[in-house]
Amino acid sequence: FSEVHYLTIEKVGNVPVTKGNFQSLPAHVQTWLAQMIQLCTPKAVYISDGSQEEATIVTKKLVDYGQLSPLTKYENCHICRTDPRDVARVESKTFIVTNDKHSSVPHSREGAKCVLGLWMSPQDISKELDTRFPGCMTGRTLMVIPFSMGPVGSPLSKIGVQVTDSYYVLLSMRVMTRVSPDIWRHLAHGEEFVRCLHSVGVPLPAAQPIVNNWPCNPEKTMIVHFPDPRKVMSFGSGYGGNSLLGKKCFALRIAGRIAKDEGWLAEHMLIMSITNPKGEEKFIAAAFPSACGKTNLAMLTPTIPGYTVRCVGDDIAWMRFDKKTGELRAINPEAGFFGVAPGTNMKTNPNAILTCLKNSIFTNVGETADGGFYWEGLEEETPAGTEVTSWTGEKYKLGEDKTKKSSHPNARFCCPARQCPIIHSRWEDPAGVPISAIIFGGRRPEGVPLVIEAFDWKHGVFLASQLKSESTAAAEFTGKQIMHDPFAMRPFVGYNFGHYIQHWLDFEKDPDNKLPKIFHVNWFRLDENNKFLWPGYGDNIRVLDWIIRRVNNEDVADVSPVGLLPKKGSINLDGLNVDWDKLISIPKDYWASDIDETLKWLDEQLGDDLPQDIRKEIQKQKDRLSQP
Ligand code: SAT
Ligand code: MN
Repeated sequence: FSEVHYLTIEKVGNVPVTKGNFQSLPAHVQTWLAQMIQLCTPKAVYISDGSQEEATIVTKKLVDYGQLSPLTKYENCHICRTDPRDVARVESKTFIVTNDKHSSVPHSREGAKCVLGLWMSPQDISKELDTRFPGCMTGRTLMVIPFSMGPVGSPLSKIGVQVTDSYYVLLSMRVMTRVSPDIWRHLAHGEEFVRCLHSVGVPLPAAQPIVNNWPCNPEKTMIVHFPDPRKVMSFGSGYGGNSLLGKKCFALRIAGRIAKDEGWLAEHMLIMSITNPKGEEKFIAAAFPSACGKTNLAMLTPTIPGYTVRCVGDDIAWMRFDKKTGELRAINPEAGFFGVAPGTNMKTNPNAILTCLKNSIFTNVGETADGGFYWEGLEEETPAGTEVTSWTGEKYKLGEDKTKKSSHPNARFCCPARQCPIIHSRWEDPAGVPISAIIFGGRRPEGVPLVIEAFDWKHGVFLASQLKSESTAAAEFTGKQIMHDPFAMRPFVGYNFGHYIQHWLDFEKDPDNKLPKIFHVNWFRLDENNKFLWPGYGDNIRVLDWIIRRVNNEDVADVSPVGLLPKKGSINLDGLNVDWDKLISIPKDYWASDIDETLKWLDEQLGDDLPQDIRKEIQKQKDRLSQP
C-alpha cells in the first residue's frame, strides 16, 4: 500500500511546500493532501502550525493585501469587509450526499418541498464539483490546517484537517478550533479524521473583479457534505458558516451523523452553568436558531443578586450519556465565539464585549474614526457626532442620519473563548460537564408563554420538534416569517430528520440514562402594541432560576394543556414591571390552530419518517386542548 501512496505523493513534488514538512505528516493524510493538491493546482503548499508567530505573519499579509485592517483602539483586533454578496450561510446551496437518498433526507409527502436538508446523488454532485474544484487554487497557496473539535486528546473530541486557500479562514479557524501540530501525532496510526476542503473559488488571474479584496464566487457557491466518508467540500464562499468547516459543517452535520452511529448527540446548543445563592451549581444546554441570542444567554449577567453564571460554550454542544453514572456529559467542541455583533453592548452582553477587545476579527461591522468597532446597538456607548465608516464603506456622522446602518445585520465578531471573563474553569474538561436541563426556544411574537416544562422526555422531544422562530439574518431568508426550525437544527442536520428525532426518542429506552428535564422558553412575546412583554437579557436568569428549581423538583409548576407552567409568584419578578397573565397565557384558539399546523408541517416534511411517538404526542396535545 505504502508504495502506491508514495507514487501519488511524488506528484506533490512539483508544488513547493513553503511552510512545514509534508513528508513528516501521517501517510494517510499525505495521500489525501496529494489528491487535493493535484485537484486544486495551487502554486504552493503551506502547513499551518496554529502558532501566534504564524498568525502575526498571516495577519500582516492580509493587512498589506487590504482584506483586514487593524482596529487600533484595541490589541490585535482587525476588521474585515466582505464582498456584500457573501455575508451569510446559503442553505439553498448546502447539500448532503449519500448513495441512499433517504439516509439523508426524509420521505416528504408528494409535492412538499423538503426544508430539512438537501440531498444530491454522488453522480450528480460529481458533475457539479467537476466544474468547480479542478484548478480552483491556481495562483494561490493551499493551506493545511490540522484541528481538533474539543480539547486535543479528549475521548469526546474529533479531529479534522482543513485545506483552504483563504488566509482569513486560517486566522478564524485558529480562533474557533484548536489548531496544533499535536494533531499529527493523534493521526500517526492512521486514525480517522474529517476531510475538509474549502476554496474561495477564484483562481488567479481572477476572471471577474474582486470586490473589497474579498475573493468569492457567489454564482458557484456550494457546500457539500459526504457523511459516509466524513468529508466536506465547500466552494465559493468565505463567510464563516460556509468556510470555517469545523463549525456547522463538521461539528453539526458530519458529527451529527457520527453521533447517531455512536449513540451520542451533536446539537446547536450553548452550555452554561448557574450557581444559586446556596452555592449549588447546575449545567444546562440550550438550543435556539441562529441569531436568537444564544451568545447573550450563554454569558448573561444576572440581574438578581446571589446568582453566578459561567459560560462553557455559546453555539454547539456534543453530549453523551456516561455509561457508568448515566449522566449526560457535554463538551463545547469549539474554542471561540462567532457571535452576531449588532445588538451586543455593555448592557445586553458585557462579557461578549470584554471577550472581543483583543485578538479578535470583526466582519462586516462599522469602524469609528478613532479605530474602534461600531454597530447598531452601540449608540449609547459612542458619542454622537463620531465619524463612522459603514461596512459598505460609506462615511457618516453618528446621530445625523438615522437611516444609515453601520453594519450588516449578520455582522460577526470572532474571538477566543478563553478571553471571556466568565468562562468556566471546566470549559475544557475532557470529561465534559453534567447537563441537568435542556432548553429549546425561538422568537415567538405571539401565543407562546415565557417558559413551558415538558411533561416527560417524549413530550420534550415533541416540544423540540415543533420549534418555530421568526427568521433571522444568519441565512439568506428575508422578511419576518415564522419558520419551523425543529431542535434549532433545520439548517444543520446531516441525516434524515425523522431518524434524528427517533435518535432523541431512543435515549429513553436505556433505563440507566438520567434524562434531563426539557423546557421551552420564549423571550420574544409581544403585547398588542408590539412591545416585548419580557425584558430578556440578564433578566432571563429569573427563568433559569425557576428551571433549576424544577430540576430540584420544587413544587412550582401547574399543569396546562401544553406542558407545565410556572405557578403565579414562583418566578422572581422583583423590580420588574411585567404583565404576568399575558406572559404566561396560552390562548386556546392560537394553540388549537398551531397544533394542526404543526402536524400538517411535520407530516408533509417527514411523511412516514415522522416517529409514531411524535404523532401520539400531537394527538395527546390536541385532546388536552379540546377539553373544556
Ligand atoms: O453559520 S454560522 O456559524 O456562520 C452562524 C450561525 O448561523 O449560527
Ligand atoms: Mn449557530
